[in-house]
Amino acid sequence: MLETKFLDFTYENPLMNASGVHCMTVEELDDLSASKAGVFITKSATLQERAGNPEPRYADVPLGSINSMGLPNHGVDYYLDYALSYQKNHTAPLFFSVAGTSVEENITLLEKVQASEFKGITELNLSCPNVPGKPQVAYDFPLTEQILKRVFGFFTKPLGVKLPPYFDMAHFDQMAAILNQFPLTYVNSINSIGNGLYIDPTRDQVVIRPKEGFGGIGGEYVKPTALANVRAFATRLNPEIKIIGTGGILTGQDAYEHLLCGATMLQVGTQLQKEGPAVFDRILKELSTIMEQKGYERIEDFRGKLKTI
Ligand code: IRO
Repeated sequence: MLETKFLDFTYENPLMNASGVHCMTVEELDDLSASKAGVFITKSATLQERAGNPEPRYADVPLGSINSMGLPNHGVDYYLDYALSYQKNHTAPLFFSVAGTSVEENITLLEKVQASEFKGITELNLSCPNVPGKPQVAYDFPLTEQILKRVFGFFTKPLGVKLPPYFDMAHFDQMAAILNQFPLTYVNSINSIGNGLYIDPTRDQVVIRPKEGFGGIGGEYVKPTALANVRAFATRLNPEIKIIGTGGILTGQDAYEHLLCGATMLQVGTQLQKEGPAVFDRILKELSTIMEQKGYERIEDFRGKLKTI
């Protein structure tokens, strides 16, 4: 009942990890492959391996998480090797995330993917909030448009973009108008809400070391913002551009709400970090129960059908 068509492939269900969570190493990626998730995505890769920011750089907090990982990853070749060997034994197209720390690095990363045998779907992360001195690209609208123009000058494989959250109706309009110019496969909303601050009340102290405690917020805190972004883009983008809903998915009800807003695939970040890959099985069971109670047989019966007053 949860089958989800995305591009030309039908996944068993819409659930995935959010890039960054449980996908840094081959071992973690294999865990996801063995889990009930419909498919999974690799950690955002840079050209060279990166150590990332000093620890502690991630903290579970009562209603979610705060992180300033700083793009630690094993480098694009490590993940490309994994993806190429994965696709030899699996038919489901894998998702592959890249996040250069400059325009040129993004272009080089995508040239590498383009030149490779990779047959899956590439996600260009334009929203990392945690590399000191590097603003989130997709808050700069002319730069985003410029990058996508260059990318689509040579990149012919399926491509999506990971966006930061927007908070203003004018920004939804402006970003959608930019994205609609390009043959994107999808947009993924949202990345963590950048540069929040969590204080440990017993110590009067921040909980992560980088950037004096500032970091991206995920989990329950972000669901209303995530739903707003999914809905805003679902109602503004060309229907060929699908939406991946990410942010605040802890339960089947959260997954259901993202689908109601128009998401096609769903990514779980903070709750995967807290609960491990068993989270997928639980959320899928909860989502199926909700659908049975409401009399829906397929996700298509309610996707995007949010009612207004
Ligand atoms: O700090 C990170 O590695 C990180 C990335 I690239 C991102 O896109 N989102 C996030 O919350 N952390």
